[in-house]
Amino acid sequence: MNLYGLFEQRFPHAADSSTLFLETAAGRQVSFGELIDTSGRYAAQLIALGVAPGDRVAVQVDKCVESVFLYLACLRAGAVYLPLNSAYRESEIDYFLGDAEPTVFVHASRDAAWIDPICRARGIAHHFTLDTNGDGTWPAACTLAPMQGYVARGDDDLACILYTSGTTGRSKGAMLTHRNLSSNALTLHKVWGFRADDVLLHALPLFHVHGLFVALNTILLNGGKMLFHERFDAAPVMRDLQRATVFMGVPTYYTRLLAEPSFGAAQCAGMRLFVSGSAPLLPETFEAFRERTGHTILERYGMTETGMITSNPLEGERRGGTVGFPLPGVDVRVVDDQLNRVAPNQIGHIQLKGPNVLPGYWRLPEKNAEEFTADGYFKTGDMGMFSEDGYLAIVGRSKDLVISGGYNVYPKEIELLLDSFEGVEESAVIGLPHPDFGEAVAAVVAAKPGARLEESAVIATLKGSLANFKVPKRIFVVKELPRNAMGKVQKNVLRDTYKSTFAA
Ligand code: MLC
Ligand code: AMP
Repeated sequence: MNLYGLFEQRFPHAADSSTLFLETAAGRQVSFGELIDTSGRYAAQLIALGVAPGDRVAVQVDKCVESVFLYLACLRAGAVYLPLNSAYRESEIDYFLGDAEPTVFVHASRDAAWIDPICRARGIAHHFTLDTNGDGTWPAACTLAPMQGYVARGDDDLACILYTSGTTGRSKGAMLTHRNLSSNALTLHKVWGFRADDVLLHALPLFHVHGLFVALNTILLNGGKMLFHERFDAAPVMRDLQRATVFMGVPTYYTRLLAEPSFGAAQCAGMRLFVSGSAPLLPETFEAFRERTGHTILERYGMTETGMITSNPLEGERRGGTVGFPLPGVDVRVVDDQLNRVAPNQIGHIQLKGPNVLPGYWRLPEKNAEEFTADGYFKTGDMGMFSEDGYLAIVGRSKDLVISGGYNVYPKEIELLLDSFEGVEESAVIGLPHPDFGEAVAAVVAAKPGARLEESAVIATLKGSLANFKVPKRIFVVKELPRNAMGKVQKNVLRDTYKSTFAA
């Protein structure tokens, strides 16, 4: 069924529509009545604009209450919701709009000067603005009576497309169905033991899996309630943890909390669950958090294409350095290059099957063939091993990927751009240990003979065309890149040479 229909079944009864859904850090209170009414008005407007089931609605806005309404409105109208990181710049947005061909695009008003020409060139029929204070041409346009209910959708119909970068440098749209999202949300809701009196402190961005599907979908299934922060900021998070029971974050959130001398058990007295994911949680963070607060972080593992795959248990041992057990209904295997399952404690490729796995990539049939095995398992690109007693540990990646503060950066995309710069012979982009972001992006650039490359100038140029989190924090200019006997650039040598660059 339509995912919204599933949420609606869990909303407080119509007579209780004044029940609180969320409260913002600034104290704004939003009831279920407002959620149902405003998402209904937004859905009516989408349909009036001609958005038909399956049409894409692209959204690049800062996190705000209205962006939650817009997500639900897309589900209600049967549209495909396409959230975009608010850090994406001109060339990135141009690519996404050209590839996804949305009927409607909603963006922040501050970006209108560069977005309007792209929309004209791409023939986007309708584009509107929406800002964090809830103003914009989108809310102003939604004057129709609210839609009642929702458009019927089947389990295999698309609900969302989320772009994920690739090892070739080109982003792919992961198509996610109503079944993918509902099955994963129902599973997480159950295995993490959500209770009627839970209060989720939500500080994650809303344009990626973690904030949107793991955090928001599970609390929607729970019938509220959320303390809704527009971004992660340690001080207000520490304040509101005292009124919350569940918190979800990337490892950087936990290291930033631990960096606050006043953070400790007192703020966490009412908490029942801390969840971490999207990037490896260092054993020292896991231990330091337990020592400081008395709480054991529950680490889980997931991907854009699959939602959540494994989780440490709610009851029983949460083992640091592992991502726990396969979720119910998800078949996870660790295999060698010939697809034979390997024994416990042996490293192999992590692959999975389940109702959570995407049906394929948007308009890229050849990628579907590459990313799935002949027997239908999705290849994660992560390397791991099971312990004797079934805990999965992620030990590396077969894909060339850097995860910085929970955001994925594919080196190829940046290398292609750097290689196009005048004076650059070739480049290698790597991830280096970073005390705040876990890994930080750095580039090693070989200059053409006689060329002079300035680090600050290269960074400034990159900032013009890439989201800030992808821009290397350091650029090292060298005469030539180290190569092995096969002529392949030795990134491991570079990672070793520069490993202390960001040491605390
Ligand atoms: C911001 N910057 C980053 C960055 N975030 N650089 C590298 N990596 C990041 N993650 C840039 C800023 O633009 C700025 O650049 C500079 O770094 C300092 O910014 P800041 O003020 O310290 O950053 P802040 O706004 O506090 O953001 C940091 C953060 C944020 C960790 C709070 O990145 C964040 O919320 N990350 C969560 C990502 C997430 O939700 N991932 C889930 C993906 S889903 P300059 O140049 O202006 O100084 C997924 C699947 C799964 O992976 O399993 O969940
Ligand atoms: P994304 O493509 O943004 O969805 O990122 C998915 C990738 O994040 C996975 O393939 C893993 O490499 C990584 N990831 C997610 N959760 C964890 C975790 N708990 N530990 C280590 N890596 C993780």
